[in-house]
Amino acid sequence: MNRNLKLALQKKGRLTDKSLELLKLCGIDIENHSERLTVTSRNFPLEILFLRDDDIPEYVQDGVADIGIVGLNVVVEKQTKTTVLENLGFGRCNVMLATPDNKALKNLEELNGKTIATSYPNILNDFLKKNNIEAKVIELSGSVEIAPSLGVADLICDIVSTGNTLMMNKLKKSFNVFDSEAVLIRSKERKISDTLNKTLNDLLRRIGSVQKARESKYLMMNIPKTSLKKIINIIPSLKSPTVLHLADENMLAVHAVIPSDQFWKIIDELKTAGASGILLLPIENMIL
Ligand code: PRT
Ligand code: ZN
Repeated sequence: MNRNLKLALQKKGRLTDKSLELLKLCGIDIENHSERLTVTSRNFPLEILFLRDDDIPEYVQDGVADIGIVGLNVVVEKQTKTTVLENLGFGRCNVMLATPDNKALKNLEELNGKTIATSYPNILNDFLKKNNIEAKVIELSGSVEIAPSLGVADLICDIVSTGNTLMMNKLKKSFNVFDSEAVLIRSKERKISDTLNKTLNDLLRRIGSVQKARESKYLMMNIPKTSLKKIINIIPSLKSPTVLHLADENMLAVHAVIPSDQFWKIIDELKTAGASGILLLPIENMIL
C-alpha cells in the first residue's frame, strides 16, 4: 500500500512557524492547518500531523509518525528510542541552572544538598551524575521559576532564551546544563518502505540545501581592474569568484558566494581596496 511520509510538527508553539517556513523553503506547499490535526502537501508525498511537542518523540518512536520536528531538550528528556537525523538551527535555547539573585553559586560543588525544581528531571539528573553531585530534584510541569520564591526549592533548572523570565522572577543564570535546538528525528528501530525512504532522502537533501543556503550569501560588487588580486585575497569564497567585464574597461564586476557571518568582517577591507556598488543577496537554495 502506498502511503505518504508522515511528519509530526508542533501544533501551536515556538517551533510551529519556523518548521512550516523550513518546509516552504524546501518547496513543499502546506495549506492552512489552523483547525486541523493532519494536512497533506499538494506537491510532495508528505502528511503533516500537528501535535503537542511533548508527544512527538513517543509518536515517532511508535511509528504514528515516521519523522518529527521537536526541540532536542524534549527528545533527550523523553528518553525514547529515536535518533536525530538533522540539527535544524532554529528554536535555540539552553537548559540552565538559575539561582535567586542574592544566592549565586561559585562552583558546581555548592549544588550538593540543594533542592532543584525543574521540568527536565532526566536531563538534570544526568548532568548531576556526570558531575558527581548529590542534589534533590523536584519535578514541576510548569511555572518552575516561582519555586524558589515559594520556598519549594533553592534553585531551578529550566529553559532560558533571552533571560527575561529569570530577571522578572529575581533569578540569575548559573551553570549551563544542556544546549538545545530544533531537530528532525526518526525512530531508531522501525523500518519504513523503500518508497518512503526515498521520500525521506529527498526531504533530507532539500533540508540540507536550505541549511547550506542559510549559511551563505551572494556578494556582488564593482572593482577597479587593478584591485582584482587584492579583492580575491579578501573574499572567503567557496570557489573562485566570478569576474565579469563592464562597459567601463577599467572596471570589473566580481560575484562570489560567501559565508553569511563573514560579510561585516570584510566590508571595510573591500571598500579600502576600491570596491563600490556592493550588494549582498540571500540565497534560497544551494545544491552542491
Ligand atoms: O503546547 P506545547 O506543549 O506543544 O508547547 P510548549 O509550551 O511545551 O513549548 P513551547 O512552544 O514553549 O516551546 C517549544 C520548544 O521551543 C521548546 O521545547 C524548546 O526546544 C524551544 N524553545 C526555545 C523554548 C524557548 N526557546 C523558551 N524561551 N521553549 C521555552 N521557552 C520558555 C521557557 O520555558 C521560559 O518560560 O520561555 C521562557 C524563557 O524565555 P526567556 O526568553 O525569558 O529566557
Ligand atoms: Zn510542551
